[in-house]
Amino acid sequence: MKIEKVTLRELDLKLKYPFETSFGVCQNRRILLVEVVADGVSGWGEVTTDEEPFYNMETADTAWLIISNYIAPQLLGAKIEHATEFPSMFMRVRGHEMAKGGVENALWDIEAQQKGIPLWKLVGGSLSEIPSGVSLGIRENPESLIKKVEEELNSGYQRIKLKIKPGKDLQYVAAVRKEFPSILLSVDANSAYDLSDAEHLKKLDEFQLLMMEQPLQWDDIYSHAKLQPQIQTSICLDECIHNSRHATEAIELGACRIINIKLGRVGGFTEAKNVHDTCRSRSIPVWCGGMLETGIGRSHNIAMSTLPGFSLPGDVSASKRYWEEDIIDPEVKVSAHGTITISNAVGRGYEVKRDMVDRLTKRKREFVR
Ligand code: OSB
Ligand code: MG
Repeated sequence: MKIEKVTLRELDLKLKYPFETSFGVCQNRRILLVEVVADGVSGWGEVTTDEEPFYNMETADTAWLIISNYIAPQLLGAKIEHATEFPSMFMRVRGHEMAKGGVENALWDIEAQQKGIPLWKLVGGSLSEIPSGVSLGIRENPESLIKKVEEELNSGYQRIKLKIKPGKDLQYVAAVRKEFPSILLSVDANSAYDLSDAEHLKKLDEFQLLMMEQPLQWDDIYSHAKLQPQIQTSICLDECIHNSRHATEAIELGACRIINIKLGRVGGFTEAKNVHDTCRSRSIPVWCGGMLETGIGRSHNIAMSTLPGFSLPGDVSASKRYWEEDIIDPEVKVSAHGTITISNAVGRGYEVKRDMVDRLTKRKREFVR
């Protein structure tokens, strides 16, 4: 493929409900979309940055800058055979995985269309439906959380993940576990604790959680390796893992027993597949994390989740849980038994609603040679 054009768009999109994590409350999303045109074929990617550098180092603004100054100019005019060549082309740009991932994934979309196959097939997936779970934000009280859990279970979701932080943890988890004794339940602390909280975190053991996601500092694999032997609950790393080397390090140190793979956090499909392969060869289950994506990022998450190592339900849920109206057609739907059916259509399998995207676009920059 010869890259002819890169278009960067920023959209304002309001979540249906505010989403609270240990690092803050989010409702108004700034969505960065990347459209790449090669040989007349258009591919889409989503940059999954947060508005602020509180989940990781990147933001919508840093990604805009990196793509504008370093990625789009070098990509224009390039002749690429496979999207997998992208990471080595941009190896000298350190970090900024989400910025890179948004662009790389658009190339995968183009490659799948040029080959006339579904994206999930190009990625190497095989599942025909994937299990779906939900991530629930922190609530004002345990009663309202229980109500929300019940609602999601009634919709069919197979796994419930609760966001926790100091002061909003044991009581909430205990209440949910008491009400629903046998559901698949996990928690995500988004780095809200440190190793001196080990005794406290150990108290979560009695709730038979599927996992405890990223309890300690965002960049600290070593401390998780110190924590894991002190608790029974399996640790799952999210923020710490940016590439397959990190995954190897974490697994060999015994820092976790499960890994959450996010396409943005690891820089796109190529590295996500590497992380998946690393985990699979060591029998570490993986699952697909979410970053409150629109349908474009969601469609990429769905394709990735068809890889065989994705044996646990991911945070990939229905469009209508996030948006009044999604920017893709059809929207992502979840069946009554909590699964997403994989489309056999060529490419991502979901059309971009261009009129809606144009209407929501707040800034746009086109790169043409
Ligand atoms: O840690 O998984 C996380 C959302 C924003 C930032 C970090 C995380 C999350 C979620 C939401 O848990 C997952 C989703 O529903 O997209
Ligand atoms: Mg997480």
